[in-house]
Amino acid sequence: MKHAFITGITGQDGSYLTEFLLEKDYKVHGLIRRSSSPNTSRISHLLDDPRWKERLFLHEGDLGDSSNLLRIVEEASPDEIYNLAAMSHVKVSFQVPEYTGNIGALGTIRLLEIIRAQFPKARFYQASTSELFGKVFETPQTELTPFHPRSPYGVAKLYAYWACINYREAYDLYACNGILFNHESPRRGETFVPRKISLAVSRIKMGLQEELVLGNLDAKRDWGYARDFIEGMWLMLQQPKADDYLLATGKTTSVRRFVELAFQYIGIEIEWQGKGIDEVGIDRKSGKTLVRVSTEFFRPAEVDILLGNASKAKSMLGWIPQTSVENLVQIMVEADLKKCKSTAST
Ligand code: NAP
Ligand code: F7E
Repeated sequence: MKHAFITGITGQDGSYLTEFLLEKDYKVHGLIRRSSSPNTSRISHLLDDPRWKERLFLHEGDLGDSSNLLRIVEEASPDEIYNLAAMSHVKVSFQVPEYTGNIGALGTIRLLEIIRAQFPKARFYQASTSELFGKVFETPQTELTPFHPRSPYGVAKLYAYWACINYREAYDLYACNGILFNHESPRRGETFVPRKISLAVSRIKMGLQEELVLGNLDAKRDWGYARDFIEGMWLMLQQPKADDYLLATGKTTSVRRFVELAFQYIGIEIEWQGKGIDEVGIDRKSGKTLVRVSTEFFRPAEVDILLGNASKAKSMLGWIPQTSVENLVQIMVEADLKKCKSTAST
């Protein structure tokens, strides 16, 4: 039986990866932060499932604390380590740049040092990101496109990206970067734009909210479904040789279009009027304003467009994403509508 250690097990990706690995007969150890209120909502269904009692273990710790990490990795004795923990919100990283670097950049080195010294045979996955491309040099982006990060988050992830490659080259570790483009799900944090939209549209439908207020409507992202991306992470650690791979859908969509698709799902057609921060999205039938723009959600530096070419992952790993952005919108709005209905009835 293989043992996996996951940092960020309580996050969106950590929760799906845990499900995936348990189904594949792994013993899964997860790093969990001490919190004054419960932070296990995304994995509580797994913790409560008697099937996984002997195969799922949580260890209290923090990616900022080396001695504690060493003890936990020794306890887990992992064959595979998935480093998913990070302060992952790009806008927030401008407010907490030092912390973002401590966890995203130095946290990665802390783990790599433990692997180098104690577990050189363990395979390491680093959660790298399309934010590395930032102010893009070319579109679509590939593994060979130069980087130009645009936020403290992106800068921290750039350090971690090169740390991973450096430890592979210097110490022959099996360490891979997964350069993942935006991937979403009903488990996505509520302040990332796709989830913010799906939740607001559901709440507006239920009469629980009047308007959706957003930032840059023109930003474009290559949005995929988180469940599709998890298998790609795992496949990267099952190859004869460590390498870096980009995972993306190959289609880019604007925030504006995502909003239209989400409202369309509840039968509302959005008509855009005005320009810049005065732009509004109106319900074509009722004339009611449902979407507004606020500078509160703008970033000091923006990533305008991301679009990935995942040909290498397709040919080397056999990885092909299954979910279109239209299906993704449907999955997310349906889940949030269900959630809003059950909250309303309790
Ligand atoms: P997420 O939902 O924000 O989860 C982040 C996880 O990191 C949470 O479990 C969080 O714990 C944990 N964490 C944060 N700071 C920590 C610390 N100091 N010590 C230990 N754990 C800490 O992120 P995600 O969407 O699942 O993404 C997973 C990883 O992939 C992240 O590194 C992210 O930057 C990267 N990534 C994500 C995407 C995407 O589109 N989702 C794309 C590319 C790369 P709490 O639950 O206690 O907060
Ligand atoms: O923003 C624009 C915003 O916060 C997407 C993280 O998982 O993916 C994620 O980072 C775009 C940006 O994701 C709002 O300006 C407009 O252009 O959903 P987001 P992100 O910044 O792309 C990458 C790959 C990661 O690695 C990160 O960890 O949408 N936008 N209006 C808005 N964004 C937010 N959050 N809120 C708005 O109201």
